[in-house]
Amino acid sequence: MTDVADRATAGFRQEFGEPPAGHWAAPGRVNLIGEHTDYNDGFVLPFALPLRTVAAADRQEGARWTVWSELSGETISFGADEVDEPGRVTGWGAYVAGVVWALRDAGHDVPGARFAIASDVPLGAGLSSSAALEAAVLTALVDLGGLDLPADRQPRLAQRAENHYVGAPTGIMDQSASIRCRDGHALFLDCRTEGVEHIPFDLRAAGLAMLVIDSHAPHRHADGEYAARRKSCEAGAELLGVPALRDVTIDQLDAALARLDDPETRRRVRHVVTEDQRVLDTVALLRAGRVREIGPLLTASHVSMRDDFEITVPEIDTAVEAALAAGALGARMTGGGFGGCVLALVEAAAADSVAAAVTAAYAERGFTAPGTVTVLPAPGATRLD
Ligand code: GAF
Repeated sequence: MTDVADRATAGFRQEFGEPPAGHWAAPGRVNLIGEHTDYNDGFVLPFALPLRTVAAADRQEGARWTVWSELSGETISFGADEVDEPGRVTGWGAYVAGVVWALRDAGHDVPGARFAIASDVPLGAGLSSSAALEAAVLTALVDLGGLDLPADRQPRLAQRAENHYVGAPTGIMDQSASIRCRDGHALFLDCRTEGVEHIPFDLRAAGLAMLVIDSHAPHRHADGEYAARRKSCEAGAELLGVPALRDVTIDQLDAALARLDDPETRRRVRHVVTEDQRVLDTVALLRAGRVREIGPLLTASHVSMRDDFEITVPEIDTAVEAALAAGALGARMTGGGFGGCVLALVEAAAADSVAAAVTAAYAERGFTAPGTVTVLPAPGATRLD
């Protein structure tokens, strides 16, 4: 068993005085490409990280859920009344209560349960710690209750927990990544149909490495800005008379932009339509085994997020520029924006020197030192024992 699972077990024993019935692990993610396309019914290409949240759990009598979290050191407990009224459980507990709510709301007979949660997914780094928590709790409840909810239907439910219970208007990418990713693969997800293709992403065989650079930038107004971007996209789709921006193809883009008066809406629409195309182009290259050629697409995605979607911050742009100047094949911010992490695709032998160059650029600008680590695509949510 992994260390994080050991910590969850120790927490469970200490809190509840006996061992758990089992352990369920769910990963954080990075998104290789396809940012802010999910809620536009478009395409994304995330992969799961080897960093996981583990829920040690067992059933308990009645409609009651008791949860200990390593991170806060507290135990919370709530019953059906609190669950059935979104907003009553707040803080980190809302992600757990939200999952219970979404399951009950969908008509499932959710078993009462006790949980001890431990996690290696850092909070606030844009690596989907919240989706990992939702997925760990959801998969545990599905197994403990023998619920009829196959993996391909679980992400939508976890997303409902986040949208309706927690109140964050996110798309379906992060929950899909945590639940449906496969070891060694990126997940090509069509967010309209929820159809997936597991795309082999063998960095080692290509002599490459993926550097994840945690910008350590404070998230400034990220929630409000995310909601504002979503609204702009929806307004753009309405003005263009399409159900979602996914329905504007790259060939139709110029004509579509010519119909929009507001320059900001034009920039938002251009980001989404070009980003969907970059996902398709990336998938085509990966299918053909041309991994190192995806670099320019990653960088173009970053430029689009910086100039058209306007969701980057100085720390993030500095990391991308320094990585590229030090020889990265491509680099981009990953995740919702306004902080979080940068991905840099590098020759395996250059990973250390690129990381050092980014660290030096941060020191020069007086930024808090970044975190740097290389990662390989890891498995999605699973029962450990
Ligand atoms: C966040 C959201 F949770 C996702 O749904 C997605 O929109 C992403 O930002 C941007 O691509 O992670």
